[in-house]
Amino acid sequence: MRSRGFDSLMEGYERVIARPNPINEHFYNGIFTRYQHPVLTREHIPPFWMYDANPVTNPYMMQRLGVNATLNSGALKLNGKYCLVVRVEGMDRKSFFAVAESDRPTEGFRFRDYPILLPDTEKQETNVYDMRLTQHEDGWIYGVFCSESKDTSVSDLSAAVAAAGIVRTKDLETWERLPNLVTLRSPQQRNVVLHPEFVEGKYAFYTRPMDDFIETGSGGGIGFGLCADIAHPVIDEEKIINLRRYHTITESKNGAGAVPIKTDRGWIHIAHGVRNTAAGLRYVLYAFATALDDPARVIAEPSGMLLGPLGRERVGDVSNVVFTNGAIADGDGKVYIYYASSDTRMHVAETDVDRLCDYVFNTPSDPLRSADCVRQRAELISRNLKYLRG
Ligand code: M1P
Repeated sequence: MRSRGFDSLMEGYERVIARPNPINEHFYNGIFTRYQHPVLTREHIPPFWMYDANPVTNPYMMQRLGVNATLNSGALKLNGKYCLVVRVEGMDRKSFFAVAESDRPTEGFRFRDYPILLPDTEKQETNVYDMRLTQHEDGWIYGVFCSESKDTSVSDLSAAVAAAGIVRTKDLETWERLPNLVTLRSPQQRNVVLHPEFVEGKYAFYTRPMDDFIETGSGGGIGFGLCADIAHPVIDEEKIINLRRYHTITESKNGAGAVPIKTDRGWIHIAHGVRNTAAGLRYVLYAFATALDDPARVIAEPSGMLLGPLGRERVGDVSNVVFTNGAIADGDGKVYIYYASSDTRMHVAETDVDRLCDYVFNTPSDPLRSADCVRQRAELISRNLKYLRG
């Protein structure tokens, strides 16, 4: 095999970043626009993160620290730039965080020179991933992420414990780490999202109570809890605001997804659910709304499948994973939903606040029973045929 020079690796990388990302004209659903290319893939990783550029110490120009995937990013607009805090997964399948930014919401994302170096305060932590970014009204930007540690209470070497880690920053450059969130009623947490405003003068979190690392067990869905002091974050009461039972059969789990978007009609939440089917687990993104004066009170039930399953995804055990951690509501009413597919790359779907509200408030919520699903569709067909045939 002929070795490539480092310069040619850099040229390939620059070409990927400069590649225009046109709208996918073949796709239409009236809800959102899709783009032809993912916004971030492992090809967007700077070669100097992976290769030793010096041919003397790296004569075969061999990857020393490879990257497997870029996925599940938080999203925020800061100083006019679209910023993603991305979960970057190394070839060793361990993750770290890195900021990618662009002047444009759908293309041109480039990683900053260095990944995020989190303060090393959790001595037992073995992995970190899936950071949600919240611009809070207290003036800080918070990152809430999954902090994984070895489960030392059992002899199983693969057993792990998931908790919500918390960091804060003003510029996505310097990060302060706060203690992990403690939820007194749930042993484990993943997919925790901080609400952007105080509720009853307290910090409000969407949680996902879990009994163990993978299974949500008795944890019934997306929870909600308040914490008085973010520097010593403890939630003693969690109430379930969105049951994980909402599709044809009981879902295996769901999660709060993106930070809710504030609209005139309520807070719009984009969440994910995992349906258990004979063909395996299928992820869907769905949306629901909560009241402006009470973000724990659902005013529009979960409806439809906002994104996914995606048509042309590869077949494999993670082929049906569609996951969002972040959306950006722009000043002009546009909304960019950043989502990962197959746990390997980031895409963007573009919509606007009016469409999102129309979708959430007017799409019929999914019935539980299959007979009701087909009845609902028959009613739509009948209304249409009456209208079309006069
Ligand atoms: O592999 C799918 C997802 O699994 C976990 O999320 P959840 O428990 O909500 O299904 C996380 O590991 C997530 O990062 C991953 O995308």
